[in-house]
Amino acid sequence: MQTINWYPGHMTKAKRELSEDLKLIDVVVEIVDARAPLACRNPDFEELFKNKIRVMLLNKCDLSSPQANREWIRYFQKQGVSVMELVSIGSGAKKNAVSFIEKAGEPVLKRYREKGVSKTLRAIVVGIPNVGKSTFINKLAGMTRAQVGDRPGVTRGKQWVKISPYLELMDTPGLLWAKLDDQDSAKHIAYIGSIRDDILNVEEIAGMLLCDLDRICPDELAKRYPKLAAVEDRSSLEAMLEGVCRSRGFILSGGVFDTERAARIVLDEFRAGKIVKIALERPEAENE
Ligand SMILES: Nc1nc2c(ncn2[C@@H]2O[C@H](COP(=O)(O)OP(=O)(O)OP(=O)(O)O)[C@@H](O)[C@H]2O)c(=O)[nH]1
Ligand SMILES: [Mg+2]
Repeated sequence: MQTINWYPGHMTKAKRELSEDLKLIDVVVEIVDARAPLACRNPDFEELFKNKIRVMLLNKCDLSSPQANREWIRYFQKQGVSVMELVSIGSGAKKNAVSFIEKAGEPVLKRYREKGVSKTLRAIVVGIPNVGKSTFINKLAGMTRAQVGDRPGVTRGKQWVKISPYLELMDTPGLLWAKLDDQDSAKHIAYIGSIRDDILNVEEIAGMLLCDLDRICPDELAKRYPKLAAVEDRSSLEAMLEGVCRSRGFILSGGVFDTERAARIVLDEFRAGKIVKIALERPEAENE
């Protein structure tokens, strides 16, 4: 597989600015994708936010399985992480998340109250690209304040959004760490759409996704692309993509398989939860 190494200039700048803004920030809200929570964690955050109150939101829980969501919540809670399940596009998101963040910030608010000052809690929303940071902020604001999109790198600069007289959130651009040296994690964040497809080999990524799903959830995969059943070499990325071409009739004149089209469809359908709602990572595997 090609080495995925992506650290565009705007991320370097965003990271520098982030350290400068830290003085203003009371709470750090880290958003991860429920399908690959470990791959989403940015190791830089440990050092960057070491003196801050931190919470985690397990977002896009609607695209994973309830069982896996529960396991992840338990896993992070065991590590002392304050964590909550979330569906940013869902209707219940606002009320729960606001009280979750306010509760986390209570020690700060209390300190100010004791001095007779009523303070607005300021929280920064961080996470790798495309995990739903801006969608979350818009949901809490009750309107579109931050630009969103179904691709990474939508938010380019920081932006403060007022949620209530007592809470302000700062949207930030998605940050990926300098080198994605764990290739399993790199694969997972490519699958969930956190790395721009135009710098990836989409056929390779989609082929690997098919092979991985074939191991994790063969029945759901075969249901979506029935002609995959006839593929003999199930570790061949090309043969698997051809199985998708057969299932969807993506065959060009001369009988050539349009594997690029198949690859884009597979990635789109997986990211939208149309193939299966499943976690790519499970906590048990971490304990082994
Ligand atoms: N199914 C589902 N989709 C979601 C959820 N939250 C966000 N999305 C979708 O995920 C995509 C990315 O959302 P954004 O809010 O732009 O993500 P971001 O983290 O701000 O991305 P960058 O600005 O690129 O770092 C959009 O298509 C959202 O509609 C969720 O809970 N469930
Ligand atoms: Mg954004």
